[in-house]
Amino acid sequence: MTHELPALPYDYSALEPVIDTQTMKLHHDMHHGAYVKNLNAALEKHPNLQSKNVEELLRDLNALPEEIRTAVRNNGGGHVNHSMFWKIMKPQGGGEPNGAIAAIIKKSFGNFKDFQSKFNDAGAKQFGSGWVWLAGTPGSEDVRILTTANQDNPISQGLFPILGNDVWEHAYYLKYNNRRPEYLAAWWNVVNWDEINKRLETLKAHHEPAMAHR
Ligand code: MN3
Repeated sequence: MTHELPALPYDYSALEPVIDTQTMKLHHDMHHGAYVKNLNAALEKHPNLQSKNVEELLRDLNALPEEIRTAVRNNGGGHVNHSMFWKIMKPQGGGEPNGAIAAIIKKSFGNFKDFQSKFNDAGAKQFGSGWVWLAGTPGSEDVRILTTANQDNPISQGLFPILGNDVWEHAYYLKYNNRRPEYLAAWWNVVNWDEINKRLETLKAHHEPAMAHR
């Protein structure tokens, strides 16, 4: 096993009532677990690629052998995306952003409320499965909101994700059913601004963030 499913940094029930226990169990153990399993299976015949971190593989998908390119894009993306996702949430999270991320949000979007509403709107409009992100250009403070389909990560576009929310139905359907905007609005109550500030540091400091942020 090259890549491993990271343990959740809190209990399955820790993000209640925003994210319900059963969703956390299925999402972490089954969905994320399957991405890791399928990523390892794709890399099985390519030992030279097994030692690279996944961000590195995602940064240049065209450099991958064609027969595993889609599998790495989807499952490697799923692994990286969810590994970030669990860490940027925490029990009793939320509130106003603090530190450097607060300043970047203010500078780029005017204020937190406007940023939230643009982010939530982009997430609500993403057709089908995907993610909504705040991402930036490595080595700069140039940030933007974007969405990607499926498990595509902004790293493949030369960007680095500071934070992102999962808008696949598996992330919210048990509790919120078809009401994705309600999930997007509630999610801010479990956001871990300290971890997001760490990711912002990585973005600003490194032109090759993947090397520093496994
Ligand atoms: Mn997911």
